[in-house]
Amino acid sequence: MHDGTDDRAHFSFRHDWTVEEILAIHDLPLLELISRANALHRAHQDVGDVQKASLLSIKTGHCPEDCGYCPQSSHHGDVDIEAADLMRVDHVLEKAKLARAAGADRFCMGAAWRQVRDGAEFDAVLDMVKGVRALGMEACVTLGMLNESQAQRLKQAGLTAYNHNLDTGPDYYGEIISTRTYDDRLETLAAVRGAGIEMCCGGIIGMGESTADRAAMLRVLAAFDPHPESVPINALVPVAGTPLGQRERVDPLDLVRMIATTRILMPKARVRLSAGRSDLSRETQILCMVAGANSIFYGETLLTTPNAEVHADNALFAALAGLAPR
Ligand code: SAM
Ligand code: DTB
Ligand code: SF4
Repeated sequence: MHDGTDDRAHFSFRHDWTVEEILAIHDLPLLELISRANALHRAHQDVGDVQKASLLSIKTGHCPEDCGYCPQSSHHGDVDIEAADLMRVDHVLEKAKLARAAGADRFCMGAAWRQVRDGAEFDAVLDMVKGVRALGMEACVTLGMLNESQAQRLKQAGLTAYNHNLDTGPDYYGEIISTRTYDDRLETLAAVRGAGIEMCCGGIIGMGESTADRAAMLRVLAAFDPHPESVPINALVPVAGTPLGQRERVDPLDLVRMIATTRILMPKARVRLSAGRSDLSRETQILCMVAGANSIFYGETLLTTPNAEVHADNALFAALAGLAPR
């Protein structure tokens, strides 16, 4: 195991990367970058294990935060989404059962809250977590900011992981969000870790940030010891009516570079090819997997925007499988 005696493992599990070192990896000739990422992936993980996670928005819209990418913020008046109060526990568990039957083994629930508040709604979320775990699935929630006692209650309910993204590097963060700080994010992450819950933390590319901002975000992620267990890499889904609604979609090879760099810095993490998959070809997605991605969100919608189609994902997984003997 990784006791520090294996040079490669020692190299792989650093927490003190500099932005310059990360940029040097990110900017390598593409095939060299992908090869290095793939070698680390193979050395530390089963490359055949690509997790399907299912996402559900359990409370949608009217969020007081002003995240520039997000269709659920109440600051962006012209976005066309259907807001909804917290779903009933039994409805959520019905969705989880359907997701399990479709082949997902992780169920992620997102609420458009600035922060968790103690009370009936949080109690209902705890029941959702217990119910999902009772179905034999991993449970992940993303509910905004959280304090230590709330994190402990989630842990007691059986929560597998808490998703709370850094979104971008510290220097660019203020261009995207003004209603909470990077330090607020880090405090919630500390509460999650303190309660012994796995950390699901990543970000978004394609918001106008520089490559150095991307590297700076990875620097913060890789500085966690241990590394986050799960790192979602989202490509911005530009939504009309949000401040970033007119942005061009990122070059898919930028996504490949970001995933490969993430994999090299954090060889043991589950790197999730997250939002922005719907306009990637099957082959580009496979390239992302060769570069180290080992999870996708599976199902018709992400939280509010369309995801890759289920029949396309079934074709993707069919292509990944071995061929039957002839
Ligand atoms: N309100 C909670 C929070 O912000 O922590 C949880 C829900 S929030 C929608 C979860 C994550 O989705 C965000 O941190 C962001 O990284 C991602 N996200 C939201 N809108 C997106 C978009 N248009 N494109 C890509 N990722 C997006
Ligand atoms: C994450 O990093 N990506 C997911 C999940 N965590 C919660 C959410 C993507 C949301 C994309 C925009 C939407 O559908 O509203
Ligand atoms: Fe609210 Fe989360 Fe959207 Fe920000 S990303 S506006 S906190 S739902």
